[in-house]
Amino acid sequence: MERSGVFRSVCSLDCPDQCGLLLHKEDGRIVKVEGDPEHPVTKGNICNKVRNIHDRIYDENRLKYPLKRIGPKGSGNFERISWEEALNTITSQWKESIQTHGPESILPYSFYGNMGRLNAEGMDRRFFHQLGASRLGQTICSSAGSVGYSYTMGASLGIDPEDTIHSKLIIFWGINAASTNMHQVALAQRARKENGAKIIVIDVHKNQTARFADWFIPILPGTDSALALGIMHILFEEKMVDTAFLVEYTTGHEELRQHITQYDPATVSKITGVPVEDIFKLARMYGETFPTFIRIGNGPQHHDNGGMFVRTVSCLPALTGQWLLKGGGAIKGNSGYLAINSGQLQRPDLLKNKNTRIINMNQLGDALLSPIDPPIKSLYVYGTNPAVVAPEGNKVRNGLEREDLFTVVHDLFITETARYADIVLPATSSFENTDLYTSYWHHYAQLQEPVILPYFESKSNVEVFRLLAAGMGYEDTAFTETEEELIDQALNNPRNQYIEEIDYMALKKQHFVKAKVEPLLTGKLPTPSGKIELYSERMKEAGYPPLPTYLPLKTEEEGEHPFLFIPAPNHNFLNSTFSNNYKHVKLEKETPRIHINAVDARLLRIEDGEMVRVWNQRGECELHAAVGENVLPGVLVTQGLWADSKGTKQLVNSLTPDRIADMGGGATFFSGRVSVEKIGKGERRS
Ligand SMILES: Nc1nc2c(c(=O)[nH]1)N[C@H]1C(S)=C(S)[C@@H](COP(=O)(O)OP(=O)(O)OC[C@H]3O[C@@H](n4cnc5c(=O)[nH]c(N)nc54)[C@H](O)[C@@H]3O)O[C@H]1N2
Ligand SMILES: Nc1nc2c(c(=O)[nH]1)N[C@H]1C(S)=C(S)[C@@H](COP(=O)(O)OP(=O)(O)OC[C@H]3O[C@@H](n4cnc5c(=O)[nH]c(N)nc54)[C@H](O)[C@@H]3O)O[C@H]1N2
Ligand code: SF4
Ligand SMILES: [Mo]
Repeated sequence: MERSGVFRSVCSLDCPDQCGLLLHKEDGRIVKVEGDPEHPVTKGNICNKVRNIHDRIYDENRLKYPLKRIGPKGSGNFERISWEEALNTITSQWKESIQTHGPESILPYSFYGNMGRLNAEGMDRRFFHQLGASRLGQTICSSAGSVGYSYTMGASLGIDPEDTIHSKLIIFWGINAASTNMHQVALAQRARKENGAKIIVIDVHKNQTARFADWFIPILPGTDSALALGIMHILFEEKMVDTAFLVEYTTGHEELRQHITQYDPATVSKITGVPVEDIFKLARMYGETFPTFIRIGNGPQHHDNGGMFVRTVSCLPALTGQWLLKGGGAIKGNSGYLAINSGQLQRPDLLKNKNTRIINMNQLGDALLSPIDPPIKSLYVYGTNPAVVAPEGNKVRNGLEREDLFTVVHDLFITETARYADIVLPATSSFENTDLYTSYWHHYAQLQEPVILPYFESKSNVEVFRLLAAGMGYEDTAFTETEEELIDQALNNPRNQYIEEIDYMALKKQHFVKAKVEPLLTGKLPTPSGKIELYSERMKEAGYPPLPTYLPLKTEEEGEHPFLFIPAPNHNFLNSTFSNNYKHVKLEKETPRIHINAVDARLLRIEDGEMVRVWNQRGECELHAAVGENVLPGVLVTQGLWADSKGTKQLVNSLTPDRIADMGGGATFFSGRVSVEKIGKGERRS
């Protein structure tokens, strides 16, 4: 490995942009991180988080060695051990658990802290399939919306984001793209400059993206389906629908026309808090502009009715025939275009018991605390930080405190979760690994090859699972295959002709390889009818209304608390990643704040900047009030998943429900209700 130079790399974080990077190395160390100007979509621009990521890679608190716990769970007291001792402890505990309680008593718990396909969902899956462990339903992020979108469009297939420079009207619907999808904002800015495109933001919070929009439409949380139906109502009523398109490319437009008569603007205004005249203005802009593009965000699908929201809004572009125009249509997620061969990569055939239970990751607290058979006796956490990011945070922590639970955490840091571990394993950063990256927004695949040596004794997920497999005595060749072989197996997917020409060598030579996509409607969509399903028989069979519908939030499950509570991500962290890194906390400038409308603040005598206590039946939290007009009355918004190891009360997920959304087992982070009161000027309760 060369000790100095500039090296191509890719951002491994769970972010749609998946930027191309250039890592500048001096004397074996990364000294500077830049965007790769040759990347066709990200074009050399990257966010501040990753521009400073070398501060995280060489942070003084980064894990160097395996550790074992020497204090009470949660205390964070550990001592160094060897890899041999760590692996022996884990495999002997697991052999015992399997013998006394069966393999389902072991639960892997992972997410996409590193989006690399091999490290996030490759060798690990092979290992746990062979072991027969409980399976994890990975529902925490976007599963409700993905299922909802599929009912309409068949799979995660939207338009090519590069085409959105041709759009004339761009709606950011429940997405804080300025923080969470910055290159979509750059493309929108180009569309505005070159085409005079108008940019609309529909959100419960006047966030960074709203401030750059031509028009910000504040809406009450969880009511977006009603707004979309109100737009449809006006489109039909004022004859702005494209009947020829509806006849050729959709099912059920007649049923829809009748169904939406109930969503008249006055009714919709009452539900959504959007004034009647604004509903007309929005519908007419949408109906009279070509092409229009809707970027469907993750926010509104983190509600009880999140699946139905995405299902509903994804019907809109069909009404005016947008999908046939370059730059017309929508993107919810685009992972369908780069779909890999998960059978070959993950080897589900190694799992003997095909009925192995699936534990929903949104209900980790319950899974650890309630009597289930077999009980979970061991938890193996990697690529995620559930003590901070999972809902019902106090339940999660109580579960992690169980003395009889053997917990292993593999991470780069002693996260909040790792503080509860019996064994902590040091993980390499993605810059130390070989892996395959496929964006869920743009259409490019990229390869990461090691740019720096593993940090002290850290190991990649792939490597650890190889070692665990050897320790468990597994002899299948599945566990000895190289990264290069795994990448070729993953990319060899006869069911996805878009990636026919992509393999390890192509990625090595060309760096960014684009899926060979075709316009969405040239072939059949992967819905049962092959068309855009405005009416869905499949939804009817699954017990949902077959036409897009507004279903209210489950407020009855939330008690009498007066405020809806929306704890969303922030600009300088990525979920909880970076919340423990000095540089990034400093970039965030302010301590966590909670936005409250001035009218509500006056009634509660809360002044701007004061510390407030926010609570409900699940827990409490202390934050600084930001009083103003950034949210509607009755709504509280805070941003950032802050680590709270310093004993502060900033764990926003102590307040969020672990109810399951209407589709896909999804999370309902934003459907919780809370009360709020002032603590006093700058004071805080102990
Ligand atoms: N900087 C940064 N970038 C990130 C992340 C991060 O933490 N930080 N996280 C990454 C991940 S894993 C994901 S999934 C994406 C998420 O990124 P986004 O798709 O932007 O989703 P969120 O940030 O969860 O929420 C987006 C917006 O939805 C709003 N919202 C909440 N409820 C409603 C509602 O009922 N209606 C409407 N209209 N709006 C609502 C929130 O106020 C918020 O502004 O970002 C990725 N990128
Ligand atoms: N209140 C609230 N909660 C939320 C959300 C919200 O909007 N509001 N958003 C939700 C969403 S959309 C998501 S996706 C989840 C995300 O939540 P998580 O998936 O937990 O994301 P992070 O907090 O970034 O934690 C990722 C961890 O993986 C570690 N890691 C990185 N690379 C590797 C690796 O190669 N190997 C190993 N072993 N570890 C690695 C990082 O150091 C970090 O500790 O959070 C959810 N929680
Ligand atoms: S976090 Fe997102 S915007 Fe930032 S470098 Fe990574 S992919 Fe690009
Ligand atoms: Mo996510």
